[in-house]
Amino acid sequence: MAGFAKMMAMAAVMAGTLGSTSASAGTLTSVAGDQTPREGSVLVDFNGTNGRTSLPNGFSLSGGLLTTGSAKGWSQPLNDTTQYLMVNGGKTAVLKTGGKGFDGVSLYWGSADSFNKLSILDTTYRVIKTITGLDFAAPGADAWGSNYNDPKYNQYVTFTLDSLSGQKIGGLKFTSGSTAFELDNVSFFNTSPTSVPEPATLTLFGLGLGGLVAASRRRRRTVA
Ligand SMILES: [Ca+2]
Ligand SMILES: [Ca+2]
Repeated sequence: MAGFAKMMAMAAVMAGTLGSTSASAGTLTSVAGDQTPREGSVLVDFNGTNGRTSLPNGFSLSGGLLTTGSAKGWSQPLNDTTQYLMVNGGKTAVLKTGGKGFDGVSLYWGSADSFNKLSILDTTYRVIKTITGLDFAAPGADAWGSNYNDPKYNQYVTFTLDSLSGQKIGGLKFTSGSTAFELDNVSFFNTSPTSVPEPATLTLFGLGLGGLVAASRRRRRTVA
């Protein structure tokens, strides 16, 4: 892309990084290509016809374009022939769970660009974490004409909250500085403990958790 546009995109990325509330709120992982959703997750696959889809109960979607195939500079996520969500340059789309809270979220992110910005929201729609294409597909994101068909830039991205963060994921905000942010198969899930802690650890854990919940309640009261 042109130098000025690139500079603006970089500025947007830096602003996004500064705007996120915490770098250690959770864990980001990614793997090339689409994946099967985690068992028990709530899936938003954007499938349907003519730009229409049915969402899980209580969920809502605003902005973006539901489409199939590739046109006008946007590309279907690699090997995805189904309807997907496309957010064009300067546009924003928001997916909300309707107040349901989750520990983690996965999505298939097509042709990752540095100017694609994903904001993970809590159940009151405050930003928990901001992720861009550079966070998992760098270096090489934005390679015009080459990134849309390379598995390296078409990745299944998962963000999981720390168990002690006291937060829950309640929505996603997608913005794109240029053409385009293409994604599909958003799945929200909850995690469960993988091992049973010792009683003493459990008590300490409980005290810590109680403190966090109390702190969170205090914060919420202040905000409200
Ligand atoms: Ca789909
Ligand atoms: Ca893209």
